[in-house]
Amino acid sequence: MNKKVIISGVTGQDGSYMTDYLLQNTNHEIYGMIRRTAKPDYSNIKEALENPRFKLVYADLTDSQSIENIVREINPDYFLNFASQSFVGVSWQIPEQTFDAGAMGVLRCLEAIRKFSPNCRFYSAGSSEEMGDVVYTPQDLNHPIRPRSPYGAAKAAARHLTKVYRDSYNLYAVHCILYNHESERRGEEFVTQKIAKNVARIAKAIKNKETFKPLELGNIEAKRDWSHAKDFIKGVWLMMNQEKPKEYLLSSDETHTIREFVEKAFKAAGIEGAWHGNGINEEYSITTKQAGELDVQASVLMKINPKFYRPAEVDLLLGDSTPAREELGWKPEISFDNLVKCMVYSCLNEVGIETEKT
Ligand code: G4F
Repeated sequence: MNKKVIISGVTGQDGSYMTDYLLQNTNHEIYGMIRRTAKPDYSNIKEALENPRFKLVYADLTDSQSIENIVREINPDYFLNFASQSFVGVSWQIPEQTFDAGAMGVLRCLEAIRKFSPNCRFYSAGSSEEMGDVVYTPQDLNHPIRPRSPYGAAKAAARHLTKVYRDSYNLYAVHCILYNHESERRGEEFVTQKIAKNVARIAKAIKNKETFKPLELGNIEAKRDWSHAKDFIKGVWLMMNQEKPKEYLLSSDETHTIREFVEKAFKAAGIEGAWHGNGINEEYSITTKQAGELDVQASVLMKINPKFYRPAEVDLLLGDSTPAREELGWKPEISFDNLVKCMVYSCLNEVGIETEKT
């Protein structure tokens, strides 16, 4: 009999890539968990919706009854929880909702599995935001939990709860620390996609000899350990299929500033920039040489807007994923340079600018 997999957050980046991966590489039946929303966006699961092994089910992490119902009715072999309020920046504005979905939501899943489907393997999506105010680099799973945002605190609680349920009830329940992972399916509120979309907007304006407004960002000195989400999905599936449950950390083991992402993104679109000024007055402008050649109608490509600073920042994320590489045989395949190119090219194609293939 085909195995059954519940995937929450199925319309988002990770849930949709996991769905595609399992439909392509297994015979499992996938139950994509969705919440009712006024304007559902199924763009990431367009192909999955055509597949008879894929079904949508309504449930909500903030509604324990709905979670219990689907676990009781489906009796899944796996429950992969990718749902949460995942935007760190807004977690200060909606802390309760962030904590409810991110921590209590995990507890509701664990309780439903304990009561109705104790052989179901549960995955809780953890985050490098749990490392927070880091005390050593690169960070590994022994790094203390020092979150800096309501989002990070919710993920830290989810990690403890998953361990408690694993130890108390002998569940195959794992909470994996995922460092930043991006893709063409990334939401526009996250810095990488915000940069990619704005680079494409500016490239189109330059091509059409129109004026443009600069991209506006907050803290460009923060360092992140970025990978492509497709690479992480494979790692998650490996850790869900071991003899015994064990937690892992997935990362590229490289770190880059937001500043570097900006430079590489404009470069991928053929735009050469240079930095001027300091602090909140710093700007990235098109080089005088290229401005002359292209006859551009504006010069500032990016400027700082303090409105995008956070009340507390995680300054430096750099993971050490050695155990995942050695024990699971996992390794990321898409480099940082290619990640930037994939995202920028996809946005350029959307605005009608042709690119080479990545
Ligand atoms: O892209 P971000 O919003 O991602 P962040 O906060 O690192 O969180 C992401 O990664 C976590 C794993 O570490 C996930 F758990 C989480 O769900 C999410 O996927 O911001 C990245 C950095 C931050 O330092 C932020 O301050 O970019 C800086 N930044 C500077 N200007 C900005 C902006 N971030 C956003 N979103 N928008 C800006 O204008």
